[in-house]
Amino acid sequence: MKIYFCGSIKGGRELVETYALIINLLKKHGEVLTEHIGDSKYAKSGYSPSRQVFLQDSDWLKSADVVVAEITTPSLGVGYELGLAESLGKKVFCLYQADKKEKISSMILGNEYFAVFPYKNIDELPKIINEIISGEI
Ligand code: 6IA
Repeated sequence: MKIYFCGSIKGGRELVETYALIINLLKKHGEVLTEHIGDSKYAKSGYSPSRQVFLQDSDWLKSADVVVAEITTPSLGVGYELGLAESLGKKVFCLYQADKKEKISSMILGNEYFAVFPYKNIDELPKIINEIISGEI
């Protein structure tokens, strides 16, 4: 199973360790195409080869069986990927910190296409990921 994980880069890297945790959990179930999102060397500022990033990520998204996004940190790129995933008919699962709900765009929370999972603590993530993935296999 190919999994496309989305997480903020330019939107802010505060949750990079949570992204790494989610990616490690997802890797038990399939190939995570975007493992770099959990790499703390990927910084918010600095050079980004935008055209290559766009073309590569769009290709990966098209090839993915499932899309999982951590949406607590608002990110234009993640929002775009979610809209693209919907238009491609991909299964999409969104995770966010429950106490940050007011930061989450209504365009995501209000769209029933997306399966949305709030979590109070990162300890809940293994169970949520298992739930998501067991429905996919
Ligand atoms: O607007 P954002 O940068 O926060 O968007 C983040 C989302 O867009 C992620 O889910 C990624 O899939 C995608 N994305 C944005 N920038 C990159 C990127 N930059 N590499 C891969 N995916 C990206 C390269 C930066 C690196 C050379 C330091």
